[in-house]
Amino acid sequence: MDLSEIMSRLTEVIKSVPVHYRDGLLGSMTTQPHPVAKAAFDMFQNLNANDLELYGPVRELELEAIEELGSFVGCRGCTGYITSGGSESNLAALYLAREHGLENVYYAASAHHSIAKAARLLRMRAIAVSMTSYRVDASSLRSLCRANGPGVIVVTVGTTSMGLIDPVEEVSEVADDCDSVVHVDAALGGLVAPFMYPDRRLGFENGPVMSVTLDPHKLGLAPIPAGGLIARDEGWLRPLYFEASYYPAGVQLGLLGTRSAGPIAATWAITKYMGREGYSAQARELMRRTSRLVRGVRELGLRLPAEPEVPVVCIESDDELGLLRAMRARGLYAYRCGLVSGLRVVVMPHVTDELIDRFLRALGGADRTPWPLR
Ligand code: 0PR
Repeated sequence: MDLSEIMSRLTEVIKSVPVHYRDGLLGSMTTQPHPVAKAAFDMFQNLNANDLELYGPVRELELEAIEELGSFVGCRGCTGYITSGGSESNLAALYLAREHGLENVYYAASAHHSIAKAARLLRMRAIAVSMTSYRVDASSLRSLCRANGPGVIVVTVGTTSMGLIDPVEEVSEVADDCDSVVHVDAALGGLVAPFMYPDRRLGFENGPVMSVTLDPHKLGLAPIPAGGLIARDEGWLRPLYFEASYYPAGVQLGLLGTRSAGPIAATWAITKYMGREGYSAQARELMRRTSRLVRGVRELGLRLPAEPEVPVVCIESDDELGLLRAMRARGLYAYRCGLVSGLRVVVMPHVTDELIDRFLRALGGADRTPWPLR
């Protein structure tokens, strides 16, 4: 193929799919990366970070980036690594718990599906915890833990389907009483909740919390793929160092082999650039827009199963597929809530007031008139 044919096919494909900066992409947890993060990504993208000796200075950047992310979730001096995303971080976190002798995984139906996937891959015993108002129910957890013994308890800060926060402090008390540890999945909410609810202890301030997932490629504004696995200390992280005798360092860190340094450099650059103040301002702005959306939805007489605590809004609908298609016909790409029948909108930085209003107008219309695509 010549270059012009190659470029024209690529242009054709990019035109045929929704992209953040151009279209009404309302349901995605990813967004347009920040130019600072993009520049750092491009500089480092083709270096393999996975030799800790040859690329020692890249590992230093990585540890500084992890330190920065950790500082948002109650940690000073934590360790960890930059992963490919929340799914890898959750898999690595459950693997760590298992290697430290814990076979049970306690989680609710609201946990991201990567938790069930990880439990299955690792052949751990999955124990379903019931919910109250779509959040982990700590008293049900207590009786389950008494009956089944220690394990890793997964809580979510910013659930995928409704944007809710599990009671991390209460769950940590239960964990203490039944010799368990807690993994906090704050993939999306980790860059919102700490700033909006500074009085709550949502991370490492709780003794049993040994690991946290917090993704730079979601609200961190880093390009895909960039996830964060933060571990309390080197002792807890140790099982993720694998022997690789032919590497200059003799060991390799994490679940992957070759690992691009791009996401590391991008996360380092953007976390330093945004800092606590930048992310905190972003969180306030996104929650303001979330309130605008929630208000508009209620004014249309539609229901929400819960008041969102991070910028994820689930709008109940008996005909979620019909509504999804109706919105799509208008160039508005929402997702499904998953936990209940309805549409999910994630108020990411590219979801502006204008886009929210356009979505609300379409939602109002769709509610009254039959849609040809139903
Ligand atoms: N934990 C939580 C709480 C999540 O919401 C997600 C992703 C993950 C972990 C897994 O993260 P990775 O997708 O980075 O592995 N939730 C997004 C969602 O379900 C995933 C996603 C993102 C799906 C963008 C589609 C999409 O276009 O919306």
